[in-house]
Amino acid sequence: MRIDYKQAAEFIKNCDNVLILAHSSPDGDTVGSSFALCRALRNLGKRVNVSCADEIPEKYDYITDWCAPQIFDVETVIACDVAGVHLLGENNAVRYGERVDLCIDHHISNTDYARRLLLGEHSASACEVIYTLLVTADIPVDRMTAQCIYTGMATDTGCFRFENVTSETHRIASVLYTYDIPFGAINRHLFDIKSKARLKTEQIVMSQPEFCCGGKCAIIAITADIIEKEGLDDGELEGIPALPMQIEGVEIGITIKEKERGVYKVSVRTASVDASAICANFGGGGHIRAAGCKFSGTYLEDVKQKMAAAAAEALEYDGQ
Ligand SMILES: [Mn+2]
Repeated sequence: MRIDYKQAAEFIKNCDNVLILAHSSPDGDTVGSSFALCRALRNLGKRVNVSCADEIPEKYDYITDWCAPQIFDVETVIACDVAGVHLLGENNAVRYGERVDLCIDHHISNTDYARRLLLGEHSASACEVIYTLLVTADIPVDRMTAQCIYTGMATDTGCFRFENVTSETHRIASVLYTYDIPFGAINRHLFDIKSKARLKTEQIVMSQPEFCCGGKCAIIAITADIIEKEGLDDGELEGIPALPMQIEGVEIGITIKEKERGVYKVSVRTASVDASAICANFGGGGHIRAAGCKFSGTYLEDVKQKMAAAAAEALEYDGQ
């Protein structure tokens, strides 16, 4: 059931013994929003933990390492940046999927699975929604909370460059700057610095993009072999889906990641068409310019073919 900021504010002020769930394959926004909310609620004396089905990449240590786990029986479950139950990851989906009390999200594809849904469908990040929620609830934001929120806002907007950025995004960011957070160092850490393994992987996958739709669609694949050979962790793979979009003329960039044998996670980025609609063909979703879907029990070539066909349909391309 959709609720508004006031109702969500009442809810978070009155809850306790809270478990916050981030989505699997965690990114900066789910980590940032989860830990921002955890921090803000702990500052009120509440007991709160964050759980994620997958390990949180080391590069986010600077916003998570203050948070020692607390011991309590879970009363309230809140999901941050999680558009559907399956995105909780298997364990958390089974344990908590049916009992999420509040979901705080910004995905237009959110399945409304939680008892209450605070959806900022025009917000660039879940962190923007969290910030507005904390202000509405009159819950103080401290420097670390601001740093968490900044992290999610920056990562979901490609460092404030994507089309999802609004004047509200910048308004909130401008308030966060007053907390004296080291945004220059954070941006360098998140967007400029690459491990040698990441750099090598970029070179491999970008040396052989496959084109379709007369060059308007580029497909790259990161195989399990590459990931294993280069020893990449999930955090080092974040942002790779933006790479095909750097190629002149490309309007749809498709990145296929082999999670394990026969299981493929696909990320779609677009310049003109609806990425979420393309992924909806395969049970996925997301945002208008960035979305994802998953295939299992199949082959890389098959995934490429299906995605190329969906891209052609989206572009209304009927050439050869
Ligand atoms: Mn997000």
